[in-house]
Amino acid sequence: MPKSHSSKRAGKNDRKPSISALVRDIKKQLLSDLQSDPPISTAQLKTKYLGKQGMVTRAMKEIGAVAPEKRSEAGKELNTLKLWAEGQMSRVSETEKMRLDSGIASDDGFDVTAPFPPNTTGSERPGLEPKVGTLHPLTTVGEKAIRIFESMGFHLVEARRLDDDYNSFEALNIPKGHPARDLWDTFWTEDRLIPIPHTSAMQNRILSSVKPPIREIIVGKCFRNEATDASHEHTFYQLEGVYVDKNVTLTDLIGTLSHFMNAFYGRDIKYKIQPSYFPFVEPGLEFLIECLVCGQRGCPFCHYSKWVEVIPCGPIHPNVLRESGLNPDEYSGFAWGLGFDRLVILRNQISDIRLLHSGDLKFLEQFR
Ligand code: FA5
Repeated sequence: MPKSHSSKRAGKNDRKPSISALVRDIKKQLLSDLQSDPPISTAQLKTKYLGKQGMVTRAMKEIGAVAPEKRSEAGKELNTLKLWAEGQMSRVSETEKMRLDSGIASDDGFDVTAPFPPNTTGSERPGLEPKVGTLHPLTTVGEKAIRIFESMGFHLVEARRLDDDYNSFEALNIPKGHPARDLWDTFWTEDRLIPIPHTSAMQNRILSSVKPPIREIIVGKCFRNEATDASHEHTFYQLEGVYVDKNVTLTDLIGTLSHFMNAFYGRDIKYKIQPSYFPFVEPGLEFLIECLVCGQRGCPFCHYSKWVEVIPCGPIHPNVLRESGLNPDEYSGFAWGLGFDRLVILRNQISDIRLLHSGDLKFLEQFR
């Protein structure tokens, strides 16, 4: 008799889903309810799952029908389910509260991706307004410089980020083993490409593809294997200029650069030229301007010389013209390579170039 009674009970229980299956179904159902559109209110969810006749509550009552040796495991599963369901409810109720606080009665227009709390209204809490970014000083200075050169008839080209040995050095009269290569010590990729160390890497491409008169400016991001300090970064920007025509003289170069400086700073800027060395120009020159940081009284930025070197330049070397297919007896020209970063520093009296690339908002917000 007991045998038949117990087998009858066992048969009845066999038809019931196991606790694990029950837990799985309830979870699935609750997850689907949480995503329902329009959303189901917390009150409704609580009744459906945690109320007296709720699905979780009823599942918990099933524990009595579980075999004693499995009861502890099943109990744990049910408790975990209850805690999880309660957690979901409080999350939903928090969202509902925020929605009500923000005055958005309907679900329409509630933007969960908004970058500020939904219960914030701009005029009441201006501190929590989404922050509007500004252009980086390198961008504003760059754009200003480009506009001035464009107004003089120059055409803008963007430099490559990666280039080869030929364009970066060989075509610029810097053969392999030339000591000047050390000046542009740089990084190499495994297939011998170079993140460009200077925008002069575009010179040969321009000289060999544009028919004179050539009036091009090249803007590019440059990379050097640099021990960084207050005036040297491993990554910085240059603006290169290339001008070629018949009968171009040094006076044209000086006139172009001094006009640029005056237009850029909005007044007549004192300048001077001194000799320098770059294998792709002859003679190599350096265009210096009065130190704007100290007003020519002498300061650490100008190394107490009262002058600042801003634009290396010079007439294009005949070998460079020849290499690009131009006859140096017929054409002459000049080139320069201006560092943007230095212009920004001079204009804003910034003490360390590394601040420009730091991404430090405290520093950048000064340029609003
Ligand atoms: C050159 O790169 C030459 N290609 C410039 C040139 C072009 C000369 C055409 C003649 C004719 P230089 O290495 O001096 O030269 O760099 C030019 C400018 O880039 C510098 O005056 C400076 O403003 C900027 N610059 C160079 N190295 C750095 C650095 N590590 N960090 C920040 N700015 C730099």
